[in-house]
Amino acid sequence: MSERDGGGTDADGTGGERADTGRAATIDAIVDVVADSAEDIRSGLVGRRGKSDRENPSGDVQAEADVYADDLLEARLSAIDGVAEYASEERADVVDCGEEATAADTVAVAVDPLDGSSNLEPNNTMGTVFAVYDEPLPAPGTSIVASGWVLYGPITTMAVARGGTVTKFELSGEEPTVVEEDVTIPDDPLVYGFGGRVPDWPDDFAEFARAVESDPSHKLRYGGAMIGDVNQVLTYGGIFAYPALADNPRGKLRLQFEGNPIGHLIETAGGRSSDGSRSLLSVEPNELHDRVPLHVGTAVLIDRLEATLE
Ligand code: P6P
Repeated sequence: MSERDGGGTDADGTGGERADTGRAATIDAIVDVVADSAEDIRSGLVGRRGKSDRENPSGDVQAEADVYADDLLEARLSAIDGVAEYASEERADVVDCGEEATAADTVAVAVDPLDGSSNLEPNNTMGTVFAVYDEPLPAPGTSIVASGWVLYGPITTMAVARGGTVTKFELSGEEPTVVEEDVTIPDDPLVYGFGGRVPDWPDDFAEFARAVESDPSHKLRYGGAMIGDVNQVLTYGGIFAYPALADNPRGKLRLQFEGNPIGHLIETAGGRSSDGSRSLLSVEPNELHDRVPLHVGTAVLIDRLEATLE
């Protein structure tokens, strides 16, 4: 538990409880805003499939839809009582939302507003990813108190991890509809998806990938948007990885906005995450836009990955 957690109570035992109650209400509001914004983001994709003339802090050319989704979420999330910081894959710096970021009852929200926006061109799935940290950013994944994603598929769905459990929703109606509670990842791996190009992979990851691909019980499922690929792993069991690359040992995906929330949700669902040697949640960030080699999925495959990469 971080020092900001409500677990530390005042002499009369109320301060910590008050902080916990306040933070729970803030997390409720954050989840509601992300869910309520899904339809606005989805409908706002039309006419915004082009590239802007800007790059995000990671050097990716921003789609018009990236900027639109980020501006929409920043305006709505930063206005929530108890949100002290807003950070996004699309912004260089943390946004100060006017509350004390080190207070016991405030949180920081980190989002990937439109994960997989490169899929706008082929009209494939995309998603919105969020993580709620109980300390100022950048922060390790161990300080996440809630995480989740919205998947813009044939149906708009949402997965949320908080309080040690994962819940899946459909967002097509007025109110989110719970479709599955206490979601757990299947123990037997079925699907796999690996980002990057084979020539870009280090030899040890290429060896692991060949072993997974040659197993007749596994099926390739790779859609080019992390959220779509990870949601399939959560549904069927298996592994998604965007590994270290020969020209970039930290890989492509971002720790604060992708690795940590995905690692938190998959681990909450009984799976495992790894940067190649440890849980993603244990990776100490150096700066807000750190990249991280990202591997998540069924424990047996993550164990095999780490044994191969040792
Ligand atoms: P590649 C999308 O741009 C993204 O950040 C992730 O959603 C996805 O997993 C990855 O990049 C895809 O990268 O190199 O396969 O296009």
